[in-house]
Amino acid sequence: MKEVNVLVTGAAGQIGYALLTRLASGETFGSDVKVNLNLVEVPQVVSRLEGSRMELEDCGFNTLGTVKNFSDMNEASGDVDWALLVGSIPRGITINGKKIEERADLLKINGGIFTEQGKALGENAKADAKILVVGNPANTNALIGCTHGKNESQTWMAMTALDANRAKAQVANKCNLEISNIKKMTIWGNHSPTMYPDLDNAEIKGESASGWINDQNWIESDFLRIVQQRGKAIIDARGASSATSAANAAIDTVKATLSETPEDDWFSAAVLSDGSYNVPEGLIFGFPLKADTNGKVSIVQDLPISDYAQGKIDLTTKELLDERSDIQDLL
Ligand code: NAX
Repeated sequence: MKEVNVLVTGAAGQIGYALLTRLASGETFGSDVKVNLNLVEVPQVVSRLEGSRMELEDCGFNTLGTVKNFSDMNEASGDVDWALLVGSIPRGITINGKKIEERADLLKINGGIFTEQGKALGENAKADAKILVVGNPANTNALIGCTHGKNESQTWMAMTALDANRAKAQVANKCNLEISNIKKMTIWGNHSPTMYPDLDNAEIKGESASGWINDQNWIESDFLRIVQQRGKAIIDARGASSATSAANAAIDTVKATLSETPEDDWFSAAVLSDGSYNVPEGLIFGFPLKADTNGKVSIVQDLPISDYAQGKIDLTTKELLDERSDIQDLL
C-alpha cells in the first residue's frame, strides 16, 4: 500500500477534530493509500491528542497508518508530504496579562510561530511537500512560513476554499441550482472580509455566472456582503467559529492538488504571487489555480478583470501590503 505522511498543527482544536477522520478514512487520499498522521499541539494541550489517537483507532479505517503526537515541529516535520497548519493564536486571547485584539499584535505573535514552523518544514519535510495554512491571519502566516522555509520546491498555500465554497453556496441558492453546476470560483486576495469572490469569471453551465444571475445589485450588495461576513455570521449564530466547513475546505484543497484539474474548472487558494494580474510579487494572494498531473500548482492566466473587480482587488492587495509591513521585521 502507498503511504502519505500528513502533519496537522492545532490538531486538538475544533477544526483539527473535524479534519482528522476525513484525512484518515480514505476519502481524501484514496482507499489504496495509508495515511500516517503527525499531530502537533502546544505542550499544554498535547496530552489531549492521545484521545484523538484512540478515537481514530476506534474508527477502524483500513487506511489509517501511524498516529504520533508532538509538541516539537522539528520532530513532527520529518518526511512530511502534507502539512496542514491549523493552529494559531486567536484574536481575543490574553497573553501575559494583555488581551490580544490588535491586528498588528496578532500578526506578530503568530509570526513567531510561523517562523519556527516554516524553518522546521523547510529543513525536514519532503522536497515536494505541500503546506496549507488555515490558522489566521492565514495569508500573512503563510508568507512568514514560506520565507523562513527557504525551500522553493515546496508549495505554500493559504486557505481560501472555504470562502469559495461559501460563494458557490450563495449562487446555488440564488439560482436554484445544484452546487456542481457552479465552476471556476475565484477568491482574489486575503482570507479576510476584503476578499473578492469573482462572479464574472465563475461559470454556470459554461456561461459567466454574473451574466447568468443578471442582477448586479444582488452581486454587489447581498452576495458580496454575505460571503465576506459569513465567518462572523456563523460565530454569531453558533457561538463558535466555522469548524466542519473549514475542515471540509482544507480537504477540498488537498484533493484539488491530487489529480489534474478538469478543463472546465479551477480551484481557489492563496499562493506566492509571481506578479500575475499585477499583484505585487511575494504576497501570498488568492488566485484561480490549476494543478497538473504531478500536483504542480499554477495560476490561471489572462482572465478579464473589470474596473469594478480591479477596485476590489486593489483593496485586498492594500490590506495584504499593510499586513506585510506590520511584520516586516519577521521576514
Ligand atoms: P481552536 O482554538 O479550536 O484550535 C486551535 C488549536 O491550535 C488549539 O488547540 C491550540 O492549542 C493550537 N495551537 C495554537 N498554537 C499552536 C502552535 N504553535 N502549534 C500547534 N498548535 C497550536 O481553533 P479552530 O477553530 O480550530 O481554528 C483554528 C484556526 O483556523 C484559527 O486561527 C481560525 O481563525 C482559523 N480559521 C481559518 C479559516 C480559513 O478559511 N482560512 C476558517 C476557519 C477558521 O476561522
